[in-house]
Amino acid sequence: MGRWTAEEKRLITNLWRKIDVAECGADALARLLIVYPWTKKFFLHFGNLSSPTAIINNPKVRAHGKKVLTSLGEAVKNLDNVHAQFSNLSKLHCDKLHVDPESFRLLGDIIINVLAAHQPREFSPSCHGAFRKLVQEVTHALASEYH
Ligand code: HNI
Repeated sequence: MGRWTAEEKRLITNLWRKIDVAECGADALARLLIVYPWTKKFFLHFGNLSSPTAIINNPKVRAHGKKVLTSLGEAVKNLDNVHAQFSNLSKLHCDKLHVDPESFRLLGDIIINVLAAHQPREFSPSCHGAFRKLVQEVTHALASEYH
């Protein structure tokens, strides 16, 4: 996918420094499960997902949300090497979890909305564009091992 400009890299790394990965990750995964309830089928082993409140307060949802956003943070550190970094995760989501790649786009959009909500002053249109490109790169990499 596209190469990064110095400005895009600066915008992404500057914003990422201000992101509370645990808080934003928990928020993003909870939103996915609340807004797109069919995604709960992948997380039935997480316990009580019976209501938005239960989802938001579910410790396994919070912990997993942090894990998901932490992996995005790894992409931030390796912007020129996102594909290689996500190939194992792609195999996991495809071969073991059978997650529909369309759901990656749903979670990607949610992540952008959560980052914007948590850092509204930092999320300029150019910052939004840079993160849109990053999320597209990550979701493309996650879908890359699908067959
Ligand atoms: Ni996803 C596990 C990252 C989208 C369902 N997922 C992971 C792990 C990471 C991760 C990291 C942990 C792997 C490990 O433990 O080795 N997932 C991501 C990222 C995205 C994503 C970066 C998209 C931006 N995952 C999704 C989506 C779904 C999903 C959209 C389902 C709708 N992921 C899972 C499930 C697991 C998982 C299920 C295993 C959870 C568990 O621990 O049982």
